[in-house]
Amino acid sequence: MNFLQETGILTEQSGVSTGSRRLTGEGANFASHSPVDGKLIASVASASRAEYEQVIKSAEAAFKQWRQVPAPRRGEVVRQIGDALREKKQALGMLVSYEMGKSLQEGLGEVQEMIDICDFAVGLSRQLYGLTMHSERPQHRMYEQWHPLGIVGVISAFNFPVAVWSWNAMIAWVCGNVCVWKPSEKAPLSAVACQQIAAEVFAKNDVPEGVSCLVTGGREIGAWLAEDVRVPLVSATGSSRMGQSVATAVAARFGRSLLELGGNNAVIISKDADLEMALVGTVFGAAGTAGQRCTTTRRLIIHKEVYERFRDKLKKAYGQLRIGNPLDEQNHVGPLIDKGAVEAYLQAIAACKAQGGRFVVDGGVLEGPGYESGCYVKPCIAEVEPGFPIVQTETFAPILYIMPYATLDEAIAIQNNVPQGLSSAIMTLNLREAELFLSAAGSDCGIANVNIGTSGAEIGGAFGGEKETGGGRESGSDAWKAYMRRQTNTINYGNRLPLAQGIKFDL
Ligand code: UN1
Repeated sequence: MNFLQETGILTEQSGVSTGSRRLTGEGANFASHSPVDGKLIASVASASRAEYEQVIKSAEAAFKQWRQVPAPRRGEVVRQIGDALREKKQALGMLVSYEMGKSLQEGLGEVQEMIDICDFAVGLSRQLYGLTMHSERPQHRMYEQWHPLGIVGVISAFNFPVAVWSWNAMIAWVCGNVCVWKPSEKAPLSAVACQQIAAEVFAKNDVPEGVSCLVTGGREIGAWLAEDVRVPLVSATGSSRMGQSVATAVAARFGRSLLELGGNNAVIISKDADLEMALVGTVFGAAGTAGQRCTTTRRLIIHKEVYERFRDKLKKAYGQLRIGNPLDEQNHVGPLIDKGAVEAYLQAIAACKAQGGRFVVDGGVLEGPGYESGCYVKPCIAEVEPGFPIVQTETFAPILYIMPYATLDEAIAIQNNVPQGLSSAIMTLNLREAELFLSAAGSDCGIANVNIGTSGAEIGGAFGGEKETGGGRESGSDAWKAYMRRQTNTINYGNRLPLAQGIKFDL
């Protein structure tokens, strides 16, 4: 297919490289099948331990040079990566859509997020500010500055196979770090394509090999990064279980981790909501990306006075959803990533029923022409009680749980009463409700929105969440600080050496 050639994907592909230099890939070979049609796209060779060592050595050497390049000059290279992504937007968006199954619009949207974060990082490269403080001692100056950390390990998930890497890599690079990327084994080709795009730009700018490294492979690669004392920061996106094992290993060696893990995001639909707006926001939030965003809307908490009306609107809207090949722009919902995800979806539906849930829109696996991959499922809606164990769990599939509430305090308590804390929203035109929801007594999530859904966050804000979501913040605002170390400097320009706190130490 055209987009494979345009993004440089070969049928036999090494997923191990230090930039322009590709290593053989002495580890296991694994095949990337498209969930769109079940066909093999290419097979990817993964890294052996010896190759991992080579990559880390190359990254260490590159860091010594890259950290000396002025930050605005590093920004200029990232600006060129943004331009290269603009040129390849269509091809890369199609590859993402074909490899992991999100709609073409969303695949293109993901590449747009990459372009946006490049622009953001370029500006940031001139704004890595520290503070100055007034010293308590005469003729002393105090200030702080930010230095790069070194190697940043990036572990990314299949559902945002390219954007989440770019949030980390572009910021890490302008800060002066080098990156070693371990992409999801379910979407390695999108990673290979990005690596090639970045590597070409780096080579053109005479940036040393090792600033941008790719190491495909299974779980063991994530564990190597987590345990590796040469990797001061590991940024990991994925399940809370994966994040916990990464964070534990990283903490054991006093490294830093930046975690972006599971969500169980709710929207509160007030009786004062604009129900038409609420409908668009919730249907996109729940069924978009086939329910495979960490920001997917999984729960609706609906005021009892509008509960039935809104439920019926939802039913009607779900009836209009077109499920099918995501590259066909007529379709709203593509496939799940693989048969394992279909199995998890079916198990969650069964558990929901067993726990007393009532489906108002039924789920099920689609069969027949166009659905041969076996990965297409119907977005569904169940009426539940908030405490059902299944409602407390993140299932990466389009299952929406709905429940009524009477008072806003009760709705907020339901919204907060889950282990995860990523994204949340309220639909209301009532100022008091909106402000209470955003106050310290309101949502406990990292993201809290009014009159928009839970997904589709812009890159300019800090992205991430609390509790089992892991506490990390990526992309915009001052998230860059996680990629740097702070150094406090005190300079004495006088001819005496007074001690702090007025201590006398006369010799
Ligand atoms: C994710 O699902 O891991 O807010 C990231 C959103 C996107 C990012 C989601 N900007 O839906």
